[in-house]
Amino acid sequence: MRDVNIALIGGGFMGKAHSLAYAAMPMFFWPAPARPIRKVVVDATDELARTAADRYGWERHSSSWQEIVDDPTIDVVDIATPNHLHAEIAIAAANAGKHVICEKPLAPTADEARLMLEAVERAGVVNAVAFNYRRTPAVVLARKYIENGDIGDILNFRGTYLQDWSADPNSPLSWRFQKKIAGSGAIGDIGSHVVDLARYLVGEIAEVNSLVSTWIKERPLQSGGFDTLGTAKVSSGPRGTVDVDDEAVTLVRFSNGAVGSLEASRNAWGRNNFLTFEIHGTRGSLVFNYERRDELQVAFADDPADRRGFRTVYTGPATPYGEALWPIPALGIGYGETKIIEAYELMKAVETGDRIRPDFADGYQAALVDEAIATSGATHEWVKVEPVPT
Ligand code: NAI
Ligand code: SOE
Repeated sequence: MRDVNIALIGGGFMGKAHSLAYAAMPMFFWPAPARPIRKVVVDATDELARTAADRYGWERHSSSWQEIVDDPTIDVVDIATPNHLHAEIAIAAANAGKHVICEKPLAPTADEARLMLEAVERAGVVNAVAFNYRRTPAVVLARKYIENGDIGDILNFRGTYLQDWSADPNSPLSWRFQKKIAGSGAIGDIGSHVVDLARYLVGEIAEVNSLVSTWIKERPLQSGGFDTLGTAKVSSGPRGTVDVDDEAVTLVRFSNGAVGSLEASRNAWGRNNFLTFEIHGTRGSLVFNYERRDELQVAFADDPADRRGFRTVYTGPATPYGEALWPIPALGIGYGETKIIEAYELMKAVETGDRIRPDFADGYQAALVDEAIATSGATHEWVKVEPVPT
């Protein structure tokens, strides 16, 4: 089993999730396609980087990603920084011949995402975008039902990603509320996940029509770069302007003729990680809610007349990735497992050189959809989305 040396850039929330995934992946997937070695972690300061190394088990630490991206001992650069750094780091890493995995959204703008795609294509390196929710076994199972023809032709996809961590006006102006860092608000931050699921399950989105709102226009300034995701409130002191959206409500038409709606909001009190879809086909329907992620609800046209309605299928050892995970259905899939599966798929691609999905082409396509949503929100018109050759 080959060792693959990883450099992780960014030791925050995602730094923790990716570190856990590299450490745990071979415990689940054995024999592992390759053994990810936590070589070096980079953060904005030496102290942050040292803490991340100690806490998350990295051999070395650094406060300069520029010094790390062309380190000859590194095989994979993993980008888990705020969005505005993704393009610069990914392009430098690809130019240095490194395989790259980058957190979502691939970049703050579709233009930057395109440059990233061009760089990895030029370099011929493995590239992945971390839309990990499509790794949830119940989501992979939904795709299996669809590919099997069990629900017939898809008519409608209703997707939501609703959270409430920013519904309080005293949740500070973290990087996620600043266009120059994040690119957009709920659209790119969480809407991009719904777009990814819609593309994964139904197909390309051809056009969108959106209502985009910023409900809270000023927030308290915060000190420090981390986003505490609304857990630390600031009730006094200066406030700054929010220049991104809080919510986007979108009608979509897919290239294959299906229609649907996508909603993204971080101001939906009572909703925590309410990433859901309901898919209606000519022969049945599927329903998923990430807050109940061991479950897929299914209903079919040929269900007996006295048993109409949804029934629950629990993911477990017989469903996708189940053999590697836990031996009894409904023991519980967590956020960590989705990242562990992502790390497995990445190591497989690095080992074989095969294409991994979702990759930078998928990240670019999702960024084009996000940008179309923002444009439609401003113009109140239908906006077409150009298909990226994949
Ligand atoms: P965070 O605010 O928790 O952490 C960001 C980290 O990057 C901090 O440790 C910060 O100090 C570090 N950083 C900032 N500038 C840096 C620099 N120049 N060099 C090295 N490190 C630097 O942010 P979080 O939540 O971890 O988000 C990071 C990325 O992951 C974002 O793109 C976000 O959209 C994405 N994300 C994806 C999730 C998913 O479910 N796939 C979940 C959460 C975030
Ligand atoms: C905040 O909305 C956030 O951390 C997003 O950035 C992630 O992508 C999502 O998975 C969880 O919520």
